[in-house]
Amino acid sequence: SRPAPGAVHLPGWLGMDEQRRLATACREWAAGPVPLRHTRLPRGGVMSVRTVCLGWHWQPYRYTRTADDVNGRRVAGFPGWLAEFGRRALGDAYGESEATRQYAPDTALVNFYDGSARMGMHQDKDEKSAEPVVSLSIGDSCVFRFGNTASRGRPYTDIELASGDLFVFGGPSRFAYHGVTKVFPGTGDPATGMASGRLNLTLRVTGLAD
Ligand code: MD3
Ligand code: FE
Repeated sequence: SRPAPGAVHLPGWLGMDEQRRLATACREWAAGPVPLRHTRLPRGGVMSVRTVCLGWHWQPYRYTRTADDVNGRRVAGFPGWLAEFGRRALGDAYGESEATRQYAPDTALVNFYDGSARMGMHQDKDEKSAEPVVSLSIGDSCVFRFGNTASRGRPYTDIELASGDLFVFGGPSRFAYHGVTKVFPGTGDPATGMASGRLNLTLRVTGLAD
């Protein structure tokens, strides 16, 4: 479906084998060099979601190569196969074009949600690029709240995201407010490799050059 201009939701886009491959890769990335952790916010808050980054390390509210807010180590590289995945996702969501073939994500944020994790309404604007964001979900279903570009409040649309779903946010949707209001524990198929909880990968273009 196309919930808004530039936003495309393709339910069940990932096959079971791809979900397993991604879940396995995420488990390895979660071990380090910069381990999965609850991100600390500059004003003292701590996110309920746990995150590990590839390519660039997101620390609110910038991207760096080293995780100065965790252990000072350089983040793991962004693998070429994941960039290829992103191009295929964009091509399937928007239709193949020169633009989708040239899509070159250079960072991924991998988020793990347990049954009580949430993500408050926010915009993703630390990237110095307006290129689309590709989102992939594995494991438990959640309620994804997709809002507007003006404020975190209404109007917004609540959309259920399930294991295997692809969501692409580009064009006028790229800087919309969004969040995750609820996770439904026990809704994921353990065959994905996620025994419990929800995994979300977002592929992005930072617009940064080394
Ligand atoms: C809409 N993650 O990591 S994915 C995030 O499910 C984030 O973990 C959520 O929001 C999650 O920043 C939502 C869907 C998503 C991701 C990026 C977007 C929606 C977006 C960027 C712009 C607009
Ligand atoms: Fe976001």
